[in-house]
Amino acid sequence: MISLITNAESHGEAIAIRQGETEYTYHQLLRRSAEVAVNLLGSSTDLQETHVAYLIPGGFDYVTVQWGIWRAGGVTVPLSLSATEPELEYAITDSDVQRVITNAEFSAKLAPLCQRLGLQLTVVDEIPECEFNTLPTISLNRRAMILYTSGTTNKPKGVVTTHANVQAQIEALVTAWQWQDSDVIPLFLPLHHIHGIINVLSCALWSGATVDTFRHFNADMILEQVAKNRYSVFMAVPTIYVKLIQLLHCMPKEQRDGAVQGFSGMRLMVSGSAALPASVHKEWTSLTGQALLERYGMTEIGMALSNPYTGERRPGAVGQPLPNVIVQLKSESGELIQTDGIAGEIQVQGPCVFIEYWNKPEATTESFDDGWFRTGDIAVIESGYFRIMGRQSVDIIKSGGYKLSALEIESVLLDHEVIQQCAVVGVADDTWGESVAVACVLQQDAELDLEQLKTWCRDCMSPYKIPKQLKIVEQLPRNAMGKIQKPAVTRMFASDES
Ligand code: MLC
Ligand code: AMP
Repeated sequence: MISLITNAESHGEAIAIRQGETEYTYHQLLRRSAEVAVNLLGSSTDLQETHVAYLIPGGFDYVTVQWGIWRAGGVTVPLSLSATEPELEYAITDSDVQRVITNAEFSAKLAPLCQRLGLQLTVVDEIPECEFNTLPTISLNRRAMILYTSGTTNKPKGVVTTHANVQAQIEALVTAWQWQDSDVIPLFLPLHHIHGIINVLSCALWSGATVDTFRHFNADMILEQVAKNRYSVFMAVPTIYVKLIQLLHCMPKEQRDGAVQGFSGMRLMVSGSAALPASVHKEWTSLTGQALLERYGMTEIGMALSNPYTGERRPGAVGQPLPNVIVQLKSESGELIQTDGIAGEIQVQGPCVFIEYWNKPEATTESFDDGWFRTGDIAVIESGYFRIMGRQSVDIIKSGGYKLSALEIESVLLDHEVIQQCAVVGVADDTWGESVAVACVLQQDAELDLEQLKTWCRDCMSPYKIPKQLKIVEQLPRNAMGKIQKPAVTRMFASDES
């Protein structure tokens, strides 16, 4: 059985979701998600892992659709609110989605695509109230969710997790971070990635806590609630802490004092999805008195490493393995690293680890080394704490907490009529961690400026993938084998800054 659902039964009339001024109890979530399940089931008794995509902003409808799909025996494929039509089409077709759910607001965006793909589109607002009897029993080893994540290949891959995986990912955090039913947390992260789905939404609902949902990160609205001491737990990517620090510095003193005391009263503030610079960690502590708890995770494994809930939260480090997560470091030459200060790849085992990339058996096989999931991240251990050093691949960029594939962006840019060759790299950025930059070789006598490129990109890629810097070059730096040397491209942009 899905414990998230059975737990909700015991939370009954507690407030699960607050959306604007409206509050919804756990009972309401259970009732409405059952109605969604009945609607999806139609005349069948079990969706038998039918893939159902949904495009719905965070809030009551999001959860009832997610739970409804699970309760009917389906697999959830959450879609990104900021995805362009080609990106939506890719996720829907690559994951073999058989049905799509959205709300009234987004139905016009999805209807033509669903029609073209011959897919049934359900508008959640139109699902009628109904009576329901028994819903199928879902065993934990069944597939639950497919999340799209970028990697070292051109297009994103669908990461498939079972209900047992999802449960293990939630339980590790609920235990380690001592989630309580009295907790209240704001949710402003995108809900097609694990940070928002597992760490915030599912851990809170598992625990009987309350989630205040925001459509996206709206600093003013969130700070207003923080100042009212509404929240006990806060989770965000480093970019958000950087933006909050900038905002706090610019605020009138009275307003800043209100926000600061709201933050300082929280029992837990977490940062993750990208490296939290030690300077930001320290500045946050000096502003609010809170030592941010930094943790490390990945779509394929949930959270793996975490600074302790009680004990030293070390700036620049990601702590130790979470409960039931086994972590090892392996050197490039394949040796297990047992010594402090020696860098190796983080490899992970445990019930939290995904089962496959959808329809990509070779990629799945390649991502494991003798049963250990290869993260591609390099770390060292220093006095008992893991510290992330970087990534094996220069083609993976982390910007604002989003993982981007340089290769995917390059392949889209190469469709531009004047771009002959290009190299996309991530360049260090104080706010975004990394930001996307591209060096292009143009067709003879052609011209292109950054604004033109950005405008062109808007129809084909999500805003965070669009290059923020452009450099036109005569030729791209290559090695003896003719391969583009990305570190040299990165240096070209870095030298502009200095
Ligand atoms: C947006 N902008 C960027 C950008 N994204 N500029 C540079 N780099 C980027 N990545 C620009 C926009 O073009 C716009 O410019 C301006 O910033 C404001 O855009 P926005 O979309 O309104 O930004 P904002 O809402 O402030 O978004 C920032 C953010 C968002 C940090 C809230 O990026 C976010 O929600 N990130 C979280 C992603 C996440 O959840 N990742 C977890 C993946 S799971 P202009 O000129 O138009 O004003 C994972 C595993 C794990 O990683 O361990 O958790
Ligand atoms: P994603 O594939 O979107 O789930 O992103 C996972 C990647 O985010 C990891 O492989 C890391 O590269 C990065 N990441 C997550 N947390 C941290 C962290 N605390 N420090 C550095 N990198 C992180």
